[in-house]
Amino acid sequence: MSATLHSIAGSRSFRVNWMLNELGEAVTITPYAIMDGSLQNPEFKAKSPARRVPALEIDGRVLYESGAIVQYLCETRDGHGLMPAIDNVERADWLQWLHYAETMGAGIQNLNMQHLFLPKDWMKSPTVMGIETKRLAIALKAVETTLTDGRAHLLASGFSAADVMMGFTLESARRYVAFENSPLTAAYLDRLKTRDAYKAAEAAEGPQQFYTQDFYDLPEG
Ligand SMILES: N[C@@H](CCC(=O)N[C@@H](CS)C(=O)NCC(=O)O)C(=O)O
Repeated sequence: MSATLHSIAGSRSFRVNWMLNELGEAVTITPYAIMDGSLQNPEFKAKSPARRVPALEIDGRVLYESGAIVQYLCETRDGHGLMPAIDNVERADWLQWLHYAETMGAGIQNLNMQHLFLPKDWMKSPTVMGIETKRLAIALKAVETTLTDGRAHLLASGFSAADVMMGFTLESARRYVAFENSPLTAAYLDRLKTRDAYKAAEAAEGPQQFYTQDFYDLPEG
């Protein structure tokens, strides 16, 4: 039976969608929208206690944390090369990138709230926007630094699930932090987006629902 991915286009569910495509595993997408209340419907609440996406029905259970799902897929599927073995020197780096994606994801989520979802200007805080943008820029430096040795992906050995977790994150981060001073990161993201599995995941979920602008500047003042 194929997996069912409860998803909002352009959300963290993209990581899972992309990952399943890298594995060549069939998935049916059940779409939701970010602001229409669909995440509150009782059937979905029973699958995702925090009422968030992704939630993935797979192997007779439901999982609802993107990094855990990506790791679970690596650990339960064979022959993919997307996770270094437990005794491989790169395993700790791989795990760190998997979770670092959520260090950045939390900041992006705060910026999304400020820039996209708070309906009135008086609700927004330019101070929070400024601090979160700066913190995101600082967190991004780790990617640029890692790529300075000429590697094409986060692990020197090649593409892995760490790139899936971080690739989606970078595609969101670039809305708030310009990559013009991070040329290696910009080229890395472009490279990831040429992957067949990335393009297949994009086509399957349709246009992202979050951003109406390519880039969001900080408010003046
Ligand atoms: N750490 C969780 C975060 C999940 C999450 O916050 N998803 C967002 C979309 S990217 C969501 O469903 N937001 C809806 C809401 O907060 O109401 C993960 O990585 O799966």
